[in-house]
Amino acid sequence: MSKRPISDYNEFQKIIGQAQNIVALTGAGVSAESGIPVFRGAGGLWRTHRATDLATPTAFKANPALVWEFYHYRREVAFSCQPNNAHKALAKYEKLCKEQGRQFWVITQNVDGLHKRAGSENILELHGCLEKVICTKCRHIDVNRESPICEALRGRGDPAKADETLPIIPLNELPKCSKCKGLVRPYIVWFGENLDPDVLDKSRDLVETCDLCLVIGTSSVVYPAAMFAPMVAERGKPVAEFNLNEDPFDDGFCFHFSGPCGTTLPKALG
Ligand code: BJW
Ligand code: ZN
Repeated sequence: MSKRPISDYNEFQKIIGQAQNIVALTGAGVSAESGIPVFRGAGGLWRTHRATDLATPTAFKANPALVWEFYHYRREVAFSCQPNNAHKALAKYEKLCKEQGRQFWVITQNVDGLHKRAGSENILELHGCLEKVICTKCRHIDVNRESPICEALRGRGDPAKADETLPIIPLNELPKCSKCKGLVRPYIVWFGENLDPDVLDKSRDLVETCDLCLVIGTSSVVYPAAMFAPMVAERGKPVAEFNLNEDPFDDGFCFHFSGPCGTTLPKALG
């Protein structure tokens, strides 16, 4: 029978101090204190749409203008937000590990780029990133941080200023490929789409070899990311969860620190 996870910072610090290969799996909760809404629960709506309903290839096929408005808004928010104390604590701990010859990786489900901007270097972005686009025709990938990404999207997408009477943006005015002028879409892994195999393989390797896993600000409902921390616990290695929720996701985890991770994580990582 497994014990309930504990919330003992001293005990956690003993474990992390000895760990040689550490993986931190992050989700939307890590960026919540930067002002980026989470997906599920309060904040998970964009206008009247559930964010998770717009993050699908079917939604893009049916209404590319609507999905682009959503992602244009998300890009503008992410580009204007700053990394918070949780992102910074992870970046600082990675640096410490490098100095001590230990390995520290962030595997993130987030697409906001805030880990990188906080100074983390060992990052795997499981679900893509907002600053890239991919052509629907020739598959060319571009980094594009233009604001707005195209003229037709200027001033669109902000739910606070939603004007539902505005005409739908015509297809030929949506963002285009720099190579073939085809329609581009956000470089984001949507539901039902495969993750980048290189990113997935590297993530699995890390999950299968780490001796400590931190799981931070994720509801752990989206696969394959949702199985990573349980895989570590199955191997008998410690997992430490940091979440606003009081209740641990899995009783097989060793530690559970409830509260905003902008506070709990810096305290735990010292
Ligand atoms: C705080 C906090 C604070 C708040 N401090 N904490 C069975 C097995 C395998 C796969 C499947 C399966 N059944 C279905 C599937 C397919 C599907 C899936 O998993 N569906 C589930 C919903 C069941 N998976 C896929 O389609 C994936 N592809 C795939 O598996 O390919 C093969 C395949 C295809 C089809 C069938 C079977 C196999 C692709 C998944 C792509 C996910 N994409 C999204 C959108 C794109 C990103 C974007 O636009 O930004 O990624 S969905 C959305 O959810 C987003 C997130 O990255 C992801 C995870 O959400 P996250 O990060 O956990 O956020 P929330 O909001 O859910 O939770 C926030 C948490 O933070 C909460 O717990 C709060 O309490 C906490 N919190 N503030 C600490 N301050
Ligand atoms: Zn193209």
